[in-house]
Amino acid sequence: MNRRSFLLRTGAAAATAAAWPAHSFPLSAASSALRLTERSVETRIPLTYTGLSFELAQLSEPEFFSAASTSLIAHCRTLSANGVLRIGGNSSEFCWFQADASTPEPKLHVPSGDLNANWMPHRLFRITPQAVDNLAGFLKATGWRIIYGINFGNNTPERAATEAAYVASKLSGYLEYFQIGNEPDLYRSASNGTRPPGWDFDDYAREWAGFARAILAKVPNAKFAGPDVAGSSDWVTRFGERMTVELPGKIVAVTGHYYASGPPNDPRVTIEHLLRGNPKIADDMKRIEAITQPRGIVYRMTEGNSCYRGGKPGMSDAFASALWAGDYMLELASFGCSGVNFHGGSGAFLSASLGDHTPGMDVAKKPQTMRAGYYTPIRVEPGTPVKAMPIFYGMMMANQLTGGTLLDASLDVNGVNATAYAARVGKTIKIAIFNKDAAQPLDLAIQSPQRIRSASASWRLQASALDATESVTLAGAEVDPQAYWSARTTERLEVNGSSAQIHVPAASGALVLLEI
Ligand code: BDP
Repeated sequence: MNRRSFLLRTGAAAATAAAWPAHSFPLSAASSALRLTERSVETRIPLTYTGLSFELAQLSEPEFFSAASTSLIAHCRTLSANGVLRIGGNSSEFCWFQADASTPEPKLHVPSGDLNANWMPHRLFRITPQAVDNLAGFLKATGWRIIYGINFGNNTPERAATEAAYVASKLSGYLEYFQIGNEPDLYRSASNGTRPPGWDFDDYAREWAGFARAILAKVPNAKFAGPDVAGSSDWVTRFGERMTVELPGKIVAVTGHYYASGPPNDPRVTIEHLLRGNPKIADDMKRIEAITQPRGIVYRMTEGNSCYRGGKPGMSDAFASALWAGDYMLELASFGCSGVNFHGGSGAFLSASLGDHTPGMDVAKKPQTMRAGYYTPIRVEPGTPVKAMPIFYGMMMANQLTGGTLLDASLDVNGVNATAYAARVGKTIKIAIFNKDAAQPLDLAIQSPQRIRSASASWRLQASALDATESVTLAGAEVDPQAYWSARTTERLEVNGSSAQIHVPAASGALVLLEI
């Protein structure tokens, strides 16, 4: 079912039985235990960890990312003070940069065969210099950085270099790196059709290096990441190994995508399945880390979400996605990932990115105004107010641990479907707990590596049900229409020496702050 689940997940905090020091709380039979210890290798979660991903085609509406987009800007700032915007997606392969009035429109590539079986856009999107200028204003106002994806599927090295040169000149202070192409490991499949069936990694690497060299000829200090694959961790490691040799000093990251499930019209795609986790993520991340570490580069999950092909209404736009996203972000962090970008944006561009298919709409239980993009963290539909969606709250919670140094979090879950992660930020240990179990509460004894000195508090991540699409709260507060949020209910925890006790109801999360 998971055509792209190359990085699949597992309960990060593995269920292990721990030996508890005498001063910890006595555990009742139903209790679970979380033991925090120092990691042997220091792992920091970068401040730039939290990110959003949008279709590059959004730039065909130059006002979308501009200083005038005040509500979207406010939501980005509430999500993270140091976020990263990634633009790319299927639509990037159909975008063209009109450097000036004399730039001709490229020929539209229409794959042969049944167009209905093709899931790529069937039209071109024009990006003007104005859109890039406006994007600079947007980035300045948000304080965010950008990963800029250039068309590789249907483009020439010359056009790519012209676009990159303009982008570099206008966005230099904000640019993390360029990517070239979106999910090239799918190009040869019938649903994509950007390249012929026999086309493989070696063809890709050769063509990709040609584009990168053309860009470097115009932008000598350009930095790159890739391969931005849909599902092949093999392409990730091969890209990292090969391109760091071919283009020394120019590759700063390797990248890929992860959709936890899909498509929305597959009846096996359910909240229960989503929250069960996926045991493959650890293996893939370890394999990737083995090639990034020695080369001094990082891994970033540049696109993904709960369900590919536009998300599933009633799951991707519901509270379950908040618990999934917070857990998923921190699980990846625990494996040394440098950041995660959740895909979203306006439904019109997301359905265009899928060849105007709308499988989510077809399975919606209630009438939907959106055509696609049920997974978007920020709803940005014309004519409706910008809104923080349930998944946004899970991301906000995970974002609290950014800038921190990870601790090992060993969780004895006692049969409850739960995970926990911890990071030290200054003198505070921040612990994120996700009880993804629909029925069982979690009674947790937390064992800190140091004595807990003062004020221990917790914020709740809550909603009325896993499939609730409204009234999600973090610390008792919703993100208001102006994107303002501040903690309303902070609970004191029972503390004893280096232990603290917390009850986490079924289907809820908690962020515990321990002052040490
Ligand atoms: C990815 C594409 C993106 C799509 C998304 C989806 O990069 O453009 O919108 O999947 O399937 O493959 O929802």
